[in-house]
Parts: sequence; C-alpha cells; structure tokens
Amino acid sequence: MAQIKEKMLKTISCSLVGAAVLPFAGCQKKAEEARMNILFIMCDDHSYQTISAYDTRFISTPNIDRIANDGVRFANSFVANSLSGPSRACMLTGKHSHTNGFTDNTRQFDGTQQTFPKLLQANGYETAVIGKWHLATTPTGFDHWDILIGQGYYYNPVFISNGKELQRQGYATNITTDLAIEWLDSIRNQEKPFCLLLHHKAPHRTWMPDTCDFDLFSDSTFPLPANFYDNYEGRQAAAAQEMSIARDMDLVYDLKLADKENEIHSSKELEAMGRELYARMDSAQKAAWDAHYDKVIADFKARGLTGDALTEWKYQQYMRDYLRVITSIDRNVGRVLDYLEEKGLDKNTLVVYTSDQGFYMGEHGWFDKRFMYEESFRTPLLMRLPGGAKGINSELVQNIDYAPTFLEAAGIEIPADIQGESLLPLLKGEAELEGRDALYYHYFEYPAEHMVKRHHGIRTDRYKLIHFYNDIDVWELYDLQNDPNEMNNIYGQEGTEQLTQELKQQLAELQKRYGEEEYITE
Ligand code: SGN
Ligand code: CA
Repeated sequence: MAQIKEKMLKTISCSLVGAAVLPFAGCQKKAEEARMNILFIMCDDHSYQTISAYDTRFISTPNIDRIANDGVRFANSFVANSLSGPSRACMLTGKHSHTNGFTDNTRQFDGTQQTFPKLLQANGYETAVIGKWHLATTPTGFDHWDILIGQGYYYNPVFISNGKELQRQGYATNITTDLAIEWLDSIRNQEKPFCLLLHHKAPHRTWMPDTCDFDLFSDSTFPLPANFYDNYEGRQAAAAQEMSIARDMDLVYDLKLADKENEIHSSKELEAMGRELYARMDSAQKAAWDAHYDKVIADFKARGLTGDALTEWKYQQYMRDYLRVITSIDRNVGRVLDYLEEKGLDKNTLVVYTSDQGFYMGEHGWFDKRFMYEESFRTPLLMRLPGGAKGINSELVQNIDYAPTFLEAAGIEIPADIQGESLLPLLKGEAELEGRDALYYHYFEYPAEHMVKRHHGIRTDRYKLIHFYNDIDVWELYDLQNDPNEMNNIYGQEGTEQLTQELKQQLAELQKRYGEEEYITE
C-alpha cells in the first residue's frame, strides 16, 4: 500500500509540474492515462449465444456490439466458478473462490478484504455500484451504492440506496440504467476519475420482459440445439442434475402460465412464486402483461401438448422471453454508451461488458449454469479501451483477470496476492498473457437447487479434465477439438493415459498455485 501511495503522489506531482512547464509533457501523459474512467457493465446470466458479436443465430444486439466493434471481443473468456455471488467475489478480489472465501451463494462476502474498488477509491477514484450485488454483506469500497436486495425483482424492485431501503416503480433494467446515468451526471464528484459497476439483474430467471417488448419474437421459431435430447451417457453428474427444460422448467413460474381460471398447475411452490411475481405488478403493468400472456395461455390450452411436443413448446417460450429481456438490456446499454459520447467521456473511459457466467440455451436440454461445460464455464467479455486495440482476442482469460486489468488501467500497482493477470496489454494490442496455458475451475454449491455436483477441473486450449467429487468420485475428459459439445467422455479410454496423467499433473500444479492443495486428488 505504501508503494501504491508513493506512486500516486508521484503521478499527481508530475501532472502539476507538467501542466506548467512543457518539457514534462511525458509525465502529463502518464497522469492522463492514470485517470482512465472505468464503466463495468455486467448482466446476470447473459449467454454469449445471445450477443450478436458472438453468435448471430438468435438475436441482434447492436448496442452491446458497439463495444465489441470499437474494442476487443474475447473469444475465450471464462469464469472461475459459474454462479453469481462466487463470480462477483472473484471479480472484486481477482482471486479464486477458495481464497476469497465466497465459495457459494449461501456465503457472506468478507468486505474487509482487499478489492479493486477499495484500491481505486484509496487512489483517488470515485466509486459506485448500482444494481445487483448479491454478496449478502454491505458493499465496501464504494462512495455510492444503490443495490437490489438479493436477486431483486424485474418489476417495481426494492433497492438499498446507501443504506436506505426503497421501492422504485418500473422495470429493473430501465431503473438501474436511470440510476447509473443520474450518478454519472449529477451525483459523483466530477473532479475525480470514476469507476462505476453497473450490474443488471436481467436476464436472470424468470426472464420477465419489459411491457414494451412482449410482442417481439412471438412469430419466431428457434432451432433446437443438436444435443437438446442428450441422454447423458457416460456422464453421471450430468444425468443427476435438476435443470432440464423438459422436467424442471416450471409452466407457471418460468413460462408465465398463471391462468385466471386456475386450471394450469405445476410445482406447488414454484406456482405460488409465479403468481406472487404477477401480483407485484401495478394495474397498468398487469394489463400489458395480460394482453400478451392471456393469448399465450389460451393457445397453450388449445394445443393440449404432451411429451416432446410439450418440451419443445417450453423451449420456444423460454427463448422468446429470454430474448425479449436481452432486447431491453441492449437498448439500455445503448443509452449509457450514448451518454458517454454526449459528454465526451467515451474518450477516457474503459467500457467493459460481461456476465457473471454463461447460460444454457437448451444445450444438453438445459437452462441454468454451474457446470464446467462450455456454455456455462464461458462468459461474454467485451472491453473497449479508448485508443486501444480492436478485434478478436483468443487468449484464455478468466474473471479473476478483471481486477488487475482495472488497477493497471488506473495506473495502480497490482498487489502481489492477486491471482489474475492484467488484460491491459491485450487491450493495447501489445502482448500475449504470460504463463496462461490453462484455466482452473471450482464449483462448490452442492447439495443445492439444480443439484449440480461439486467439481473442479482444468481446461487447456484443446482439452478439459473435470473431477466431480463429494458424494461421487467421477472424472471426465473431453477433446474439445473433436467433441465441442462435450458429449463423449473419453476418460479411461485406451490411448488417453498419458494425456490424462499430464492434465492431472497440471491440475495439481494449478491447485497448488491457487492455494487449493487440500483439493488435490489422484
Ligand atoms: C435462484 C434461481 C436458480 C438459480 C440461482 C442462482 N431460482 O435461486 O434457478 O440457479 O438463483 O443464480 S429462482 O427460483 O429463485 O429463480 S445466480 O446467478 O444468482 O447464482
Ligand atoms: Ca448469474
């Protein structure tokens, strides 16, 4: 810390001297670089499959794509633990879950530990977090915080605004964006560089669209993923999950079939939760909702679907609502980017777009996340550094890399205990990541909702080795080049012995490097 302060003082004095005397122009440049603002936009459960910069099959997201077009799209971006709270804790600390202590969503984040907002704040930044927080304890390291309670609601959400609880009328994505623009415009200290964490609740389950987006995608039919009817052969943990569209996606809660006649029934608990979400809306919201979903309900009843036809109807309905929610996110991302441009802030703001993890859009027959399989291990990551590189970067990057990236962008020395690597050289188009030939993953939340067993593993650019443990002891090995959909577990097959041994050794090395020796298994 002493070192950091000294560095900051040097930078400030350079800029003062440089402003008065021209020969110090070099120092002045350093000071300007050090004052880079940071806008860190994150959504909750936004799959890369539904961002057109990544994948054009389902939706066009022109505003999110603006960040990709003027910056870097990371083609191999991953999380360390595919769940909200843990992922956020990894990002704040730059450390894996075991080290930062927030291993699953039942934890309380230890806000006394080092985080990047704290370091930025201590070095003259004005910091804020607006929207989803999900770390249970009061945010530390922020000059301003206005956060949703827990998961938050789509309609008329309740916030804790700098310690005071208040409900706001309207739709969460719009409100969160309004609050962010208000903070940028009139609340923050304009003399300081800023770091804003703009973290949306959307598109988390139950994918409730804004009233203006109900009509979108109604006539669209989406292709089923190739492995939609996966039978999980050779993958015991995948077979044991409870996140299948066919079996676990609820008609009333997830698919909004809370009919007025009370004829459609699903899981008792989820049905009640679905009806409660509807009850939270005001009369205008309910009228718009009914004008759309009553037609869907009538159509559903008339069809009398069963078996695969019912499953496929659920999939289409899920996709439509999810994509409507994404449309609202994209529109609101556009509002913030426009604001930056209007104020000239696009010239000195690093803009980041990501999600707390990926999400299944029917691959393996699923919704939700948690597994180390590609769709949920990956997460979208777009970064636009003013004057920086543009294009696609294929390095293996992970969410523990965000904290060091932000610190370096702010001209702050990266503390030695941070486990991630700064991506700033990649954003400047200068270099590759040193010593990053594999990624480590560890998921802890079990037994819990969706019943995804505990597992840790390693991914190189070609192979993935996973160990499911706790009430199971099963290894899985995938050759991602020959089997990108991870349908064929080749662990234990003849000819894989040496590869397996090498990967196990590499996994153990990563576990040692990240302080997880206790989890090393043969
Ligand atoms: C809620 C959801 C789950 C989801 C978890 C974790 N159920 O519990 O489907 O997996 O959040 O999501 S719900 O009935 O409350 O919608 S996370 O992204 O916040 O970690
Ligand atoms: Ca999430």
